[in-house]
Amino acid sequence: MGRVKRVLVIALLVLASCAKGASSGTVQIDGNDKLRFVPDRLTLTAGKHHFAFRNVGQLNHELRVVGVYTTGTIAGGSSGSFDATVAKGTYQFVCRIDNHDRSGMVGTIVVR
Ligand SMILES: [Cu+2]
Repeated sequence: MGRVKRVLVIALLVLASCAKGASSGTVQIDGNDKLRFVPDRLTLTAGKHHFAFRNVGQLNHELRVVGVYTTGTIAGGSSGSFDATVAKGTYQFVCRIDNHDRSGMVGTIVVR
């Protein structure tokens, strides 16, 4: 997928997330200074979800669902969230701040 197309897809996803509609629920994911997500594996139904990220550590972290959206940098003790509509498939989520993903700060979302 080209860069322009990818940006368009993300823009559409974010637009979709602003539209009113029933949410499929909140997906709560914590990130900690052991560079782990809790939980690190989730199964969701396709549709709109509210992704709520809580940084329970002191370092900066993010919740980035690859190809979907990111909370951006979330300081220790803070939270961030976004709404996104996800289609069936398997998605990685990572924290790329200071390459935390390379130390294992990764997870998997399976959308059915
Ligand atoms: Cu991190």
